[in-house]
Amino acid sequence: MRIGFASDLHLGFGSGRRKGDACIQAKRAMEKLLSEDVDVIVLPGDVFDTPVPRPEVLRDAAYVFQMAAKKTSDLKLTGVGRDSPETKGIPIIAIHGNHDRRVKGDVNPMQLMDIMGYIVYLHKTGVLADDTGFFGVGAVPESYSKKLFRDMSAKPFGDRSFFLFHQDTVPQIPHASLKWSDLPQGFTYYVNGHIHAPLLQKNHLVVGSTVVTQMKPEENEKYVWVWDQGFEKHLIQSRPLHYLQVDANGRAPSEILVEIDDALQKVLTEKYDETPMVRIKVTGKLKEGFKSSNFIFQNNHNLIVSFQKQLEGSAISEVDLKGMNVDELAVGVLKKMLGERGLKMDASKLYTYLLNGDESAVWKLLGDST
Ligand SMILES: [Mn+2]
Repeated sequence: MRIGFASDLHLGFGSGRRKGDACIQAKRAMEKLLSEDVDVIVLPGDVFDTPVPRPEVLRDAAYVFQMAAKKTSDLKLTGVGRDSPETKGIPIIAIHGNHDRRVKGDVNPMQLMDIMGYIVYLHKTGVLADDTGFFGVGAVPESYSKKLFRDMSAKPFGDRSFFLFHQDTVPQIPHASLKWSDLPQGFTYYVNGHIHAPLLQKNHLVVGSTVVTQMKPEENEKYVWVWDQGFEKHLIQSRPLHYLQVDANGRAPSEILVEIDDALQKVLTEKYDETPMVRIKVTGKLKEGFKSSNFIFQNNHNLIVSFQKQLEGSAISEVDLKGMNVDELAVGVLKKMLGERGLKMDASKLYTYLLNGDESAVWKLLGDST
């Protein structure tokens, strides 16, 4: 049995020149897995970038799934805690992520794709494929994850078993509440989506995303994975990503802009098939007499640039933060926005729920206000 893994396709992500990136990357991921002759494909969450995708995005998803459906396969799946699905071609087993999650009772796009026969959707349910068990739990608010997994009576089944989930976990997210030891015990492998940089440690796999979303340096290379008695990763083509860290080092903005321009020119001399992305981050201290607001960057090159400045003695630190409570400030802004929209609700409650990631409480509050 060869099992393919790809995660966080984020179909629908991106605008401007990156509008088609998520779909292109999803196709590349699917192509790679199919060329590796996998028997089954696993997508551990965030297949969609939003819980209610536009029809164009659903079409993209259908196209990607059809690539697997058109292949021939005799593999029959047996439902565990769900009905046994009728599958077409190479089966795709999927869970929802935090991006394609909806509140209880509403249909998420993964459920829709399951009904249409494109994927096999798991949430606190499983499926047996030959001798291999898959148990999936879609994303839940991070504040609930530890309790949910600890209380869950998920038992492994099959000769080998994969536990699929989509949460923040230590060590990659140091402040996460969930540790690997909190997960239901006894599964042969644990496969997480959510975290966009891939990682394999013993029997724990973080698949990583197929598309660059945050332009972080660790997102530089994109992979899919194939399990065949062990995990191996396969690089997929991706738009080049460069990371440019610039220290202001007491210079005037014009001098720093020359350095940035030189670096961008250098990127342009390299060979590439797709317009590269460059993330620029300027830190440090400007020359005496210059403020952060004096530093204006304009992208004049045929490059996709994300620009960020975090200069000492600028913006946030120029404001006197003494005596200013960030929570109060946020509640004030929320209150104003709610008022403008004619929504009568407790802004501080809403803020607390949002902060805790308590989506169902947010929806309930919104429901009560209309
Ligand atoms: Mn994601």
